[in-house]
Amino acid sequence: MEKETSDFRTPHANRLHIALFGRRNSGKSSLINALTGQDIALVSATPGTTTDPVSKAMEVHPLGACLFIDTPGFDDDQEELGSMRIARTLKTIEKTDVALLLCEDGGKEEQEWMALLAQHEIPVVLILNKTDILIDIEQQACLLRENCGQQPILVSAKMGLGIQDVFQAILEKLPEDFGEQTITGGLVKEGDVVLLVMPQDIQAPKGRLILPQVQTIRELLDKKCLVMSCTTDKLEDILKALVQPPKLIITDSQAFSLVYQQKPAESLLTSFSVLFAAYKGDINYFVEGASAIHKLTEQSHVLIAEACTHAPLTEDIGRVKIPHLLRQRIGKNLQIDLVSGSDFPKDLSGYDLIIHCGACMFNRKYVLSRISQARGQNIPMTNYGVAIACLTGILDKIVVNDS
Ligand SMILES: Nc1nc2c(ncn2[C@@H]2O[C@H](COP(=O)(O)OP(=O)(O)OP(=O)(O)O)[C@@H](O)[C@H]2O)c(=O)[nH]1
Ligand SMILES: [Mg+2]
Repeated sequence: MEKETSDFRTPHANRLHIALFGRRNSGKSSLINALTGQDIALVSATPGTTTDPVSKAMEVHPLGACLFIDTPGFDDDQEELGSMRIARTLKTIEKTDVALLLCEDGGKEEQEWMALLAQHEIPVVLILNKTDILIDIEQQACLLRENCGQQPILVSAKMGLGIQDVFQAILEKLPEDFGEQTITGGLVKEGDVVLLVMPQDIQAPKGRLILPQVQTIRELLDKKCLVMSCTTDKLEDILKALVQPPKLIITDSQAFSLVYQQKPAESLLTSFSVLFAAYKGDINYFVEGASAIHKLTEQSHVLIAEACTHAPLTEDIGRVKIPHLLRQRIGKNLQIDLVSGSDFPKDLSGYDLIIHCGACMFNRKYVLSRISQARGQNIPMTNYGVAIACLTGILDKIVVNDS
C-alpha cells in the first residue's frame, strides 16, 4: 500500500504527480527533501532504504500543487522482496506526469528507463546528482547525454544545489495543455442555470458531498453559472420553482432514467460520471467501448474497476447496481470480476469489456494509462456513467464534454 502524507488543500488527483526514479542510493529521497524543503524521506547510505513508494503533497513555487513520489531503486535485487519493490516502482509510472531520473554517473541502466518512460509518454528530467563529490562532472554529463539523449541537470541534493534548475526543467517539460481540462467544458457559460441532482442515499458519506460533486459545483461557481441542487425526489418541485428550464441538468448516473423522464425537453442532460469520463479519461473511447455492451453474451467476461477501496455497501454501484443491470440484460451467468484501487490486471485479454468508475481519486494520467493498456490489447473500455446511460437506453440523448 502506498504511504501518503497530505495537507488536504487540493485533492491528490488534481496535483502534478512528480515521481523520482533511479538506482538505489542515487539520492532520490535526498532530492525529495531538497525539493520540498522538508525532512520527509528517510535517507541513508544503505542501498534499498526506500522500500515502498511514498507520496508527499506540497505547494511549491513555481509549480503549484504537486505530489512528489519517492520510489524504491529500480536496480533492486532479483530476490522475491526486491522484485516486489521493483514492481511497485513500475506501477508508479502509470500515474506519473513528470519523471525525475537520477543518476550518479553516465551509466547504462538509465537508458532502459528512459525508453520505458518514453513508451509511457512521460516527460523526463534527467539529473546528475552528487555533483559536490563527483570529480569528472563534465565527462559523466557527456556520457549521460550520449546514453540518454538529453543534457542532465547538475544537482547536489545533499547541498541543495541545482534545485531551481530542476523546477524550471519540470515546467519546460510539462505538456502545454497540462491541467487545462475542465469538467463541464463548453457545455455551460456564465449566467446559465445548472441543476444538480444528487441523491443522498446510503452511498453518500454522512455530512458531506462526494468529490466529483464538490469539484463540479466549484467549477460552475468559478464560471459564474447559477447553480441549483436537489435530491431526486425533489426534482419536480425544483423544476416548478424555476421560471425557466435549466440549461443543463447534471445527475448522479444512478438516477439517469428517472431524471430523463422528468426533465424539460430544452434542458440538456448529463451525469457526473459522464463528465468525469472526459475530464479524467477519453470520452470517445468510453462511448465506443459502451457499444460492446450490445455484443455481450452469457459467455462474456466483464471487468469492473473502481478507484476507491471502500467497504462494500448494499446499494453499491460497481458491485451491485451495474452487475444487476448487466445480468438483467445479458443473463444471470455473465461473468463479472471486480478490482479496486491499484489492482488492475496487466493481462486484460480474457475480458470483453472493462467498466471503470468515474476515477475522481485518480489523476488523469493514471486513467489514461489504463485506457492505453486496454486499447493496446484491443479491449473495449467504458465508465460507470456511460455504461448506465447505454444500459438505460439514453446514451444518444445525453450530452458529453467533448471540447
Ligand atoms: N555527497 C552527496 N551525497 C549524497 C547526495 N545525495 C544523496 N547523497 C547520499 O547518498 C546516500 C543515499 O541517499 P538517498 O537519498 O537515501 O538515496 P536513495 O536513492 O533514496 O536510495 P534508496 O532509497 O536506497 O533507493 C546517502 O548517504 C546520502 O546522504 C549528494 O548530492 N551528495
Ligand atoms: Mg530512498
